[in-house]
Amino acid sequence: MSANPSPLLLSTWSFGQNANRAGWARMSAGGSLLDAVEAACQDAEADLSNPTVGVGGLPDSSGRVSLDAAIMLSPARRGAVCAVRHHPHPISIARKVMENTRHVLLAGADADDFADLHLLPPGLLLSASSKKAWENWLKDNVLNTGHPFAATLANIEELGYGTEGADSKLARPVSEANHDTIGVLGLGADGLLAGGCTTSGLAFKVPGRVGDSPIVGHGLYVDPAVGAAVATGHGELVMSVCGAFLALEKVREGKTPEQAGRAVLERIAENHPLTKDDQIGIIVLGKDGTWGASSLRPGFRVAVKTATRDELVAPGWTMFAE
Ligand code: SD4
Repeated sequence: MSANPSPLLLSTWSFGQNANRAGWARMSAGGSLLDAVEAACQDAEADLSNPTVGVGGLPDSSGRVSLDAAIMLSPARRGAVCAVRHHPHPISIARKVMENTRHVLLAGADADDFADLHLLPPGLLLSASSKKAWENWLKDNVLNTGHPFAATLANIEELGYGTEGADSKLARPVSEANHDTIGVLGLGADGLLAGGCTTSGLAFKVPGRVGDSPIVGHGLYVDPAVGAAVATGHGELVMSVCGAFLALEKVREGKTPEQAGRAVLERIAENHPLTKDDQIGIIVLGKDGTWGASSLRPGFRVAVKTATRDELVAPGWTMFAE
Protein backbone atom coordinates (compact mmCIF):
# COMPACT_ATOMS: atom_id res chain seq x y z
CA MET A 1 0.00 0.00 0.00
CA SER A 2 1.21 3.50 -0.69
CA ALA A 3 2.39 5.47 2.33
CA ASN A 4 -0.46 7.96 2.46
CA PRO A 5 -3.22 7.07 0.03
CA SER A 6 -5.82 9.73 -0.55
CA PRO A 7 -9.22 8.68 0.73
CA LEU A 8 -11.51 7.60 -2.07
CA LEU A 9 -15.08 6.39 -2.49
CA LEU A 10 -16.24 4.72 -5.71
CA SER A 11 -19.88 3.81 -6.24
CA THR A 12 -21.91 2.25 -9.02
CA TRP A 13 -24.26 4.26 -11.21
CA SER A 14 -25.30 7.90 -11.09
CA PHE A 15 -27.14 7.52 -7.80
CA GLY A 16 -23.74 6.59 -6.41
CA GLN A 17 -22.89 10.27 -6.41
CA ASN A 18 -25.41 11.08 -3.66
CA ALA A 19 -24.37 7.93 -1.85
CA ASN A 20 -20.71 8.96 -1.99
CA ARG A 21 -21.58 12.36 -0.58
CA ALA A 22 -23.43 10.73 2.32
CA GLY A 23 -20.48 8.44 2.94
CA TRP A 24 -17.98 11.26 2.70
CA ALA A 25 -19.98 13.34 5.17
CA ARG A 26 -19.93 10.44 7.60
CA MET A 27 -16.16 10.15 7.28
CA SER A 28 -15.69 13.91 7.62
CA ALA A 29 -17.73 13.77 10.83
CA GLY A 30 -15.23 11.33 12.28
CA GLY A 31 -16.74 8.05 11.10
CA SER A 32 -14.59 5.15 9.97
CA LEU A 33 -14.26 4.03 6.38
CA LEU A 34 -16.67 1.21 7.17
CA ASP A 35 -19.14 3.76 8.57
CA ALA A 36 -18.76 5.71 5.32
CA VAL A 37 -19.45 2.67 3.14
CA GLU A 38 -22.47 1.77 5.28
CA ALA A 39 -23.77 5.37 5.16
CA ALA A 40 -23.37 5.47 1.37
CA CYS A 41 -25.34 2.26 1.02
CA GLN A 42 -27.98 3.49 3.47
CA ASP A 43 -28.41 6.63 1.39
CA ALA A 44 -29.41 4.56 -1.64
CA GLU A 45 -31.56 2.26 0.48
CA ALA A 46 -33.53 5.21 1.86
CA ASP A 47 -33.97 6.92 -1.50
CA LEU A 48 -37.60 6.34 -2.45
CA SER A 49 -36.90 7.57 -5.96
CA ASN A 50 -34.58 4.60 -6.39
CA PRO A 51 -36.97 1.70 -6.84
CA THR A 52 -34.61 -1.22 -6.71
CA VAL A 53 -32.54 -0.60 -3.62
CA GLY A 54 -34.02 -0.63 -0.13
CA VAL A 55 -37.42 0.91 0.54
CA GLY A 56 -39.43 1.22 -2.63
CA GLY A 57 -37.52 -1.58 -4.32
CA LEU A 58 -39.40 -3.39 -7.05
CA PRO A 59 -40.94 -6.62 -5.77
CA ASP A 60 -40.58 -10.19 -6.93
CA SER A 61 -43.18 -11.81 -9.14
CA SER A 62 -45.39 -12.42 -6.09
CA GLY A 63 -45.48 -8.69 -5.32
CA ARG A 64 -43.21 -8.92 -2.26
CA VAL A 65 -39.94 -6.98 -1.97
CA SER A 66 -36.83 -8.85 -0.84
CA LEU A 67 -33.47 -7.20 -0.21
CA ASP A 68 -29.88 -8.48 -0.33
CA ALA A 69 -26.68 -6.85 0.94
CA ALA A 70 -23.06 -7.56 1.81
CA ILE A 71 -20.31 -5.64 3.55
CA MET A 72 -16.64 -6.59 3.64
CA LEU A 73 -13.26 -5.57 5.01
CA SER A 74 -11.25 -8.71 4.28
CA PRO A 75 -11.71 -12.43 3.64
CA ALA A 76 -12.01 -12.89 7.39
CA ARG A 77 -14.24 -9.85 8.03
CA ARG A 78 -17.45 -9.93 6.00
CA GLY A 79 -21.17 -10.25 6.56
CA ALA A 80 -24.23 -10.52 4.37
CA VAL A 81 -27.98 -11.00 4.33
CA CYS A 82 -30.38 -12.09 1.64
CA ALA A 83 -34.13 -12.25 1.12
CA VAL A 84 -34.81 -9.66 3.84
CA ARG A 85 -38.47 -8.65 3.63
CA HIS A 86 -39.12 -6.37 6.58
CA HIS A 87 -36.11 -4.12 7.12
CA PRO A 88 -35.16 -1.18 4.92
CA HIS A 89 -31.41 -1.23 5.63
CA PRO A 90 -30.02 -4.67 4.85
CA ILE A 91 -26.50 -3.21 4.71
CA SER A 92 -26.74 -2.53 8.45
CA ILE A 93 -27.96 -6.07 9.13
CA ALA A 94 -25.01 -7.35 7.08
CA ARG A 95 -22.68 -5.28 9.25
CA LYS A 96 -24.21 -6.78 12.40
CA VAL A 97 -23.68 -10.25 10.94
CA MET A 98 -20.03 -9.36 10.36
CA GLU A 99 -19.46 -7.77 13.75
CA ASN A 100 -21.68 -9.83 16.04
CA THR A 101 -21.62 -13.37 14.69
CA ARG A 102 -19.18 -15.97 13.46
CA HIS A 103 -21.23 -16.44 10.31
CA VAL A 104 -21.14 -14.93 6.84
CA LEU A 105 -24.68 -14.98 5.52
CA LEU A 106 -28.15 -14.97 7.09
CA ALA A 107 -31.21 -15.58 4.94
CA GLY A 108 -34.90 -14.83 4.84
CA ALA A 109 -37.19 -14.59 7.86
CA ASP A 110 -34.33 -15.45 10.20
CA ALA A 111 -32.33 -12.50 8.88
CA ASP A 112 -35.32 -10.27 9.68
CA ASP A 113 -35.55 -11.80 13.16
CA PHE A 114 -31.81 -11.20 13.64
CA ALA A 115 -32.31 -7.54 12.68
CA ASP A 116 -35.11 -7.26 15.25
CA LEU A 117 -32.86 -8.81 17.86
CA HIS A 118 -30.29 -6.11 17.12
CA LEU A 119 -32.94 -3.38 17.29
CA LEU A 120 -32.62 -2.38 13.66
CA PRO A 121 -35.87 -0.64 12.75
CA PRO A 122 -38.30 -2.59 10.58
CA GLY A 123 -40.28 -0.95 7.80
CA LEU A 124 -42.66 -1.56 4.95
CA LEU A 125 -40.59 -2.03 1.82
CA LEU A 126 -43.21 -1.94 -0.93
CA SER A 127 -43.96 1.60 -2.06
CA ALA A 128 -47.18 2.57 -3.82
CA SER A 129 -45.31 3.17 -7.08
CA SER A 130 -43.47 -0.16 -6.92
CA LYS A 131 -46.79 -1.90 -6.24
CA LYS A 132 -48.26 -0.19 -9.26
CA ALA A 133 -45.26 -1.18 -11.37
CA TRP A 134 -45.76 -4.78 -10.30
CA GLU A 135 -49.45 -4.63 -11.19
CA ASN A 136 -48.53 -3.26 -14.61
CA TRP A 137 -45.89 -5.94 -15.02
CA LEU A 138 -48.47 -8.59 -14.28
CA LYS A 139 -50.65 -7.09 -16.98
CA ASP A 140 -47.93 -6.41 -19.49
CA ASN A 141 -45.83 -9.52 -18.95
CA VAL A 142 -42.31 -8.36 -18.14
CA LEU A 143 -42.67 -4.83 -19.45
CA ASN A 144 -43.27 -6.27 -22.92
CA THR A 145 -39.58 -6.97 -23.30
CA GLY A 146 -39.71 -10.72 -23.43
CA HIS A 147 -36.54 -10.66 -21.34
CA PRO A 148 -36.84 -12.98 -18.35
CA PHE A 149 -35.60 -10.32 -15.96
CA ALA A 150 -36.85 -6.84 -16.65
CA ALA A 151 -34.23 -5.32 -14.39
CA THR A 152 -31.36 -6.70 -16.42
CA LEU A 153 -32.15 -4.55 -19.40
CA ALA A 154 -28.97 -2.71 -20.19
CA ASN A 155 -28.48 0.50 -18.27
CA ILE A 156 -32.00 0.87 -16.95
CA GLU A 157 -30.31 1.83 -13.71
CA GLU A 158 -29.47 5.12 -15.37
CA LEU A 159 -32.84 5.92 -16.86
CA GLY A 160 -34.20 9.14 -15.50
CA TYR A 161 -31.80 9.41 -12.60
CA GLY A 162 -30.95 13.10 -12.77
CA THR A 163 -29.11 14.39 -15.78
CA GLU A 164 -25.77 15.34 -14.35
CA GLY A 165 -23.09 13.60 -16.32
CA ALA A 166 -25.56 11.25 -17.96
CA ASP A 167 -26.06 10.92 -21.68
CA SER A 168 -29.09 12.94 -22.69
CA LYS A 169 -30.52 9.88 -24.39
CA LEU A 170 -30.55 8.19 -21.00
CA ALA A 171 -32.29 11.04 -19.23
CA ARG A 172 -35.84 9.79 -19.16
CA PRO A 173 -38.61 10.33 -16.65
CA VAL A 174 -38.30 8.13 -13.60
CA SER A 175 -40.09 4.89 -14.30
CA GLU A 176 -40.56 1.57 -12.62
CA ALA A 177 -37.57 0.22 -14.46
CA ASN A 178 -34.96 2.59 -13.01
CA HIS A 179 -31.89 1.94 -10.97
CA ASP A 180 -30.47 -1.05 -9.29
CA THR A 181 -27.70 -2.27 -7.06
CA ILE A 182 -25.43 0.16 -5.39
CA GLY A 183 -21.92 -1.06 -4.82
CA VAL A 184 -19.47 1.09 -2.85
CA LEU A 185 -15.72 0.65 -2.57
CA GLY A 186 -13.66 2.77 -0.19
CA LEU A 187 -10.01 3.42 0.54
CA GLY A 188 -9.12 5.20 3.74
CA ALA A 189 -6.21 7.52 4.50
CA ASP A 190 -4.75 4.71 6.57
CA GLY A 191 -4.77 2.39 3.55
CA LEU A 192 -7.74 0.36 4.79
CA LEU A 193 -10.18 -0.96 2.19
CA ALA A 194 -13.89 -1.57 2.62
CA GLY A 195 -16.77 -2.47 0.35
CA GLY A 196 -20.54 -2.80 0.48
CA CYS A 197 -23.39 -3.50 -1.86
CA THR A 198 -27.16 -3.54 -1.44
CA THR A 199 -30.03 -4.29 -3.79
CA SER A 200 -33.57 -5.50 -4.20
CA GLY A 201 -32.19 -7.72 -6.93
CA LEU A 202 -33.84 -8.23 -10.24
CA ALA A 203 -37.28 -6.77 -10.59
CA PHE A 204 -40.11 -9.31 -10.67
CA LYS A 205 -37.70 -12.17 -9.98
CA VAL A 206 -38.89 -15.62 -8.99
CA PRO A 207 -39.60 -15.50 -5.24
CA GLY A 208 -36.58 -16.80 -3.36
CA ARG A 209 -34.13 -15.82 -6.07
CA VAL A 210 -30.88 -14.41 -4.69
CA GLY A 211 -28.31 -12.79 -6.94
CA ASP A 212 -24.63 -12.02 -6.76
CA SER A 213 -24.77 -9.01 -4.43
CA PRO A 214 -24.94 -10.74 -1.02
CA ILE A 215 -22.67 -13.62 -1.98
CA VAL A 216 -19.11 -12.86 -0.96
CA GLY A 217 -16.81 -13.25 -3.96
CA HIS A 218 -19.58 -12.83 -6.52
CA GLY A 219 -20.96 -9.28 -6.28
CA LEU A 220 -18.35 -8.03 -3.81
CA TYR A 221 -14.88 -8.97 -2.64
CA VAL A 222 -12.26 -7.20 -0.56
CA ASP A 223 -8.79 -8.50 0.08
CA PRO A 224 -6.46 -5.97 1.70
CA ALA A 225 -3.50 -7.75 0.11
CA VAL A 226 -4.80 -6.88 -3.34
CA GLY A 227 -7.79 -4.52 -3.47
CA ALA A 228 -11.57 -4.48 -3.69
CA ALA A 229 -14.08 -5.21 -6.43
CA VAL A 230 -17.81 -4.84 -6.90
CA ALA A 231 -20.15 -5.87 -9.71
CA THR A 232 -23.58 -4.67 -10.76
CA GLY A 233 -25.96 -5.88 -13.42
CA HIS A 234 -27.20 -9.32 -14.34
CA GLY A 235 -26.25 -11.26 -11.23
CA GLU A 236 -26.63 -14.73 -12.70
CA LEU A 237 -23.87 -13.93 -15.19
CA VAL A 238 -21.57 -12.57 -12.48
CA MET A 239 -22.29 -15.58 -10.26
CA SER A 240 -21.26 -17.98 -12.98
CA VAL A 241 -17.62 -16.90 -12.71
CA CYS A 242 -17.30 -15.66 -9.09
CA GLY A 243 -16.91 -12.22 -10.66
CA ALA A 244 -15.56 -10.02 -7.86
CA PHE A 245 -13.22 -12.71 -6.59
CA LEU A 246 -11.97 -13.42 -10.10
CA ALA A 247 -11.34 -9.71 -10.66
CA LEU A 248 -9.06 -9.53 -7.63
CA GLU A 249 -7.28 -12.72 -8.63
CA LYS A 250 -6.51 -11.02 -11.94
CA VAL A 251 -5.09 -8.03 -10.07
CA ARG A 252 -3.04 -10.44 -7.99
CA GLU A 253 -1.68 -11.88 -11.24
CA GLY A 254 -0.52 -8.41 -12.27
CA LYS A 255 -3.36 -7.02 -14.35
CA THR A 256 -4.43 -3.41 -13.90
CA PRO A 257 -7.86 -2.87 -12.31
CA GLU A 258 -9.41 -2.13 -15.70
CA GLN A 259 -7.82 -5.21 -17.30
CA ALA A 260 -9.01 -7.30 -14.37
CA GLY A 261 -12.64 -6.24 -14.85
CA ARG A 262 -12.27 -6.86 -18.57
CA ALA A 263 -10.96 -10.37 -17.94
CA VAL A 264 -14.06 -11.14 -15.84
CA LEU A 265 -16.39 -9.91 -18.57
CA GLU A 266 -14.50 -11.90 -21.19
CA ARG A 267 -14.80 -15.01 -19.05
CA ILE A 268 -18.53 -14.42 -18.80
CA ALA A 269 -18.79 -13.94 -22.56
CA GLU A 270 -16.95 -17.24 -23.10
CA ASN A 271 -19.69 -18.99 -21.16
CA HIS A 272 -22.90 -17.20 -22.10
CA PRO A 273 -24.57 -15.94 -25.24
CA LEU A 274 -24.99 -12.29 -24.29
CA THR A 275 -27.89 -10.22 -25.56
CA LYS A 276 -28.19 -6.48 -25.96
CA ASP A 277 -30.32 -6.49 -22.83
CA ASP A 278 -27.47 -7.71 -20.67
CA GLN A 279 -25.34 -5.25 -18.82
CA ILE A 280 -22.68 -5.76 -16.17
CA GLY A 281 -20.47 -3.11 -14.65
CA ILE A 282 -17.40 -3.92 -12.57
CA ILE A 283 -15.33 -1.52 -10.49
CA VAL A 284 -11.91 -2.69 -9.32
CA LEU A 285 -9.86 -0.74 -6.78
CA GLY A 286 -6.24 -1.64 -6.17
CA LYS A 287 -4.82 -1.38 -2.67
CA ASP A 288 -2.62 1.49 -3.91
CA GLY A 289 -5.67 3.56 -4.90
CA THR A 290 -5.48 2.89 -8.62
CA TRP A 291 -8.87 1.87 -9.95
CA GLY A 292 -10.63 1.03 -13.17
CA ALA A 293 -14.07 0.15 -14.43
CA SER A 294 -15.29 -2.07 -17.24
CA SER A 295 -18.72 -2.95 -18.52
CA LEU A 296 -20.37 -5.02 -21.18
CA ARG A 297 -21.67 -1.93 -22.94
CA PRO A 298 -21.70 1.86 -22.61
CA GLY A 299 -24.04 3.47 -20.10
CA PHE A 300 -22.49 2.28 -16.87
CA ARG A 301 -21.16 5.05 -14.62
CA VAL A 302 -18.79 5.19 -11.69
CA ALA A 303 -19.36 7.89 -9.09
CA VAL A 304 -15.95 9.05 -7.86
CA LYS A 305 -15.44 11.01 -4.64
CA THR A 306 -12.19 12.29 -3.21
CA ALA A 307 -11.33 15.41 -1.23
CA THR A 308 -11.09 17.30 -4.52
CA ARG A 309 -13.27 15.34 -6.91
CA ASP A 310 -16.98 14.54 -7.15
CA GLU A 311 -17.96 13.27 -10.56
CA LEU A 312 -19.37 10.53 -12.75
CA VAL A 313 -16.99 8.64 -14.97
CA ALA A 314 -17.64 6.22 -17.84
CA PRO A 315 -15.88 2.86 -17.74
CA GLY A 316 -12.49 2.73 -19.43
CA TRP A 317 -13.39 -0.42 -21.36
CA THR A 318 -16.62 -1.79 -22.74
CA MET A 319 -17.01 -5.07 -24.56
CA PHE A 320 -19.61 -3.78 -27.01
CA ALA A 321 -19.91 -0.39 -28.68
CA GLU A 322 -23.56 -0.04 -27.76
C1 SD4 B 1 -28.65 -8.89 -8.89
N1 SD4 B 1 -26.61 -7.77 -9.45
O1 SD4 B 1 -29.43 -9.13 -7.97
C2 SD4 B 1 -27.92 -7.58 -8.90
C3 SD4 B 1 -28.71 -6.58 -9.67
C4 SD4 B 1 -27.92 -5.40 -10.15
O2 SD4 B 1 -27.68 -3.52 -11.45
O3 SD4 B 1 -26.83 -5.16 -9.73
N2 SD4 B 1 -28.38 -4.62 -11.07
O4 SD4 B 1 -28.49 -9.64 -9.84
